[in-house]
Amino acid sequence: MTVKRLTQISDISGAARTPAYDPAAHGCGIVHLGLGAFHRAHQAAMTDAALASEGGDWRITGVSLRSRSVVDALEAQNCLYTLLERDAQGVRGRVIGAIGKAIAADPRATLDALCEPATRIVTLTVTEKGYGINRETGGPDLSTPVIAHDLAHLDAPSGVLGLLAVALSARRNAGLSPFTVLCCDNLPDNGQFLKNGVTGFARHMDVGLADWIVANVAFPSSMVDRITPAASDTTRADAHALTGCSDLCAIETEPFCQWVIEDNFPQGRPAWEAGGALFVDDVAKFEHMKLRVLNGAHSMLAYTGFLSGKQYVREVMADANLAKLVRRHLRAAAKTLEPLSMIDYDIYARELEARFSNPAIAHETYQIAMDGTQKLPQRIFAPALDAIASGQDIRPFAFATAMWMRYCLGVDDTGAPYEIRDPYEAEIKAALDAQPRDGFQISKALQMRLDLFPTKLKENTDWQKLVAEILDETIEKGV
Ligand code: CS2
Repeated sequence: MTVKRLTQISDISGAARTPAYDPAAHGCGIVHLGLGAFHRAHQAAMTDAALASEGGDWRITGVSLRSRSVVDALEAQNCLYTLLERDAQGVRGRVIGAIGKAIAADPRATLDALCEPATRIVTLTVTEKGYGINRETGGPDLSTPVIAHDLAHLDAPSGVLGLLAVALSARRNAGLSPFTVLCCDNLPDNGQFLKNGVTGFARHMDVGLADWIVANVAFPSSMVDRITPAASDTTRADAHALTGCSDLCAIETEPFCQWVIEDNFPQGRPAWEAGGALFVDDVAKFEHMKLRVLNGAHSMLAYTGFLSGKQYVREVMADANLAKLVRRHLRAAAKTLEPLSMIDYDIYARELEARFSNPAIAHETYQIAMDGTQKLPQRIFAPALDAIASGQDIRPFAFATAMWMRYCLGVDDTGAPYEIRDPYEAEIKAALDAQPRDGFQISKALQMRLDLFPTKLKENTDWQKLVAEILDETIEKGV
């Protein structure tokens, strides 16, 4: 028997919750760049709750900058998809109706969507490396191929900075209000980060445009949190059981969901509070907490776990020794934070242990290990510097760094090779090409080749010694 594909809410026959509003009655007001699983589990789910609560023309035009397949699959389902939430108690399903339209890697169609008078917000989840912003200068990284391409082809930009700057220019020329730009990636001060990148790009086009963006476009910061593994056959089978339909776009996530947003939306916004979003004046402390504690521990456990043969985060947490290391890291990272009146960091750390241990979530250590050069500065090095400044024990951060360096060798304890998967993979390989043998040489080679390490860490002899010792020990005895 062929199973009907999910295309309409009236097709749904299982236990899944359906949108408590008529999706077709709401126009699109948001363009989202980066239509991956995380967006669909997080901002789209929050927007779904906002539409159900307050309505408004706030559905999303989702743009996939690279892959066509997700767009084809969504289009075949009228952009409806099932979101599964899993924990030890079981799995619950909810069909999301917040996405109104999907566009794949098409500069013209993307610019048209960005220039629609109805577009009031642009949200982004393109990963740390997806912006093409130079972390040192804050401006566009001219050595990134997409930036160079877009500066030479302003009629058909395909990267984030080019698309935003060109669309803002067109809106300005047409006398339309600008949209608000809301970065939802795990980067510190992500609103200002993106603002610098876009205005830097615009400055190459027209200085007047750059000044206009600085004066008129809001770039609120936000902290996002929801652990979302890649979808699998099990995801699709469970979505089928809960909807009675075949759903090739189903995704799964944990019950926890957090979004802390700087409340700066001159053109209005959806009532995301309805989905649990918290609006604040300053996101910085929440960002530090999330990046250092959750993401920092994630990176540490990903390298350590992957190298010691643990495929999933939950297996790391089930190993008493590794779980102890995770607890040590969570607590050390929390100690580097300034107090936040709303949050008890001990409780936050305990909740994270439980979230990482969620037996129903199959989150691959190898997935988190990806793009280490883009993640370590804010996750590990920033808290390490604060730990040094306050005389706190730096070993947990040195350990995480050594584990990443060990991972950069590209072979696990059994000698099995793997792809490093990092935008600086070529530089990492070149640094290690001379086959440095001991921890000190490996660490030195990586620090010299990659523009990644803060000077204060490079100059700190205790730090250097610890990193090298930990590396030596793990190379000698196995991770
Ligand atoms: C993870 C994050 O892949 C990674 O680097 O640390 O994607 C993490 O799962 C999310 O930030 C959780 O909100």
